[in-house]
Amino acid sequence: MEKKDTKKVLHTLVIIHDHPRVLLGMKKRGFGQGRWNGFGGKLENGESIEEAAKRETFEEAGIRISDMDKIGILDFEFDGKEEGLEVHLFKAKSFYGNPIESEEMSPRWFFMEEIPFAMMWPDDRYWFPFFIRNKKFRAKFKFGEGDKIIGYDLNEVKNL
Ligand code: 8WW
Repeated sequence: MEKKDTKKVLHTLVIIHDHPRVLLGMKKRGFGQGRWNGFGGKLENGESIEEAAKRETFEEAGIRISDMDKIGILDFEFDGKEEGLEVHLFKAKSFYGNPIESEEMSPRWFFMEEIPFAMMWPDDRYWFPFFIRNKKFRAKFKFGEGDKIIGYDLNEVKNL
């Protein structure tokens, strides 16, 4: 049987890196609720990917990004679901403001060696080493029942 091509909905994800700590938010509602993650979401009409990434980070954590780099593109498929996600991941090292809680997220700084992988999406522990070491990557993860990873592919790339 032919594998059906799943539509991918573009999303952004931003992780603030202020060495030796990263800023994550506990998602308070919606998709990914109860997990620590970066800040992000869907694009609004007319927005570029970078604009959306910065807007979401300000809305969800009160942080203004001055400069960021795209570090990864993540493709997510969910078994039995029509739609997947294409998530553009950014690392922001230059920003201003202090994190504030929003309706969406409860932000907190984590030391690198204390990243709460057990309370994050299960794919994150695969690509976080690339993120930390500034290695650009492309990844694809397929999820089955209970958000279990049933297949993946992860490669370092020169350009995104
Ligand atoms: N780290 N999905 C993008 C998003 C999507 C929907 C609403 C933000 C995952 C991570 N993030 C996401 S979704 C992030 C707001 C994941 C599957 N594994 N890992």
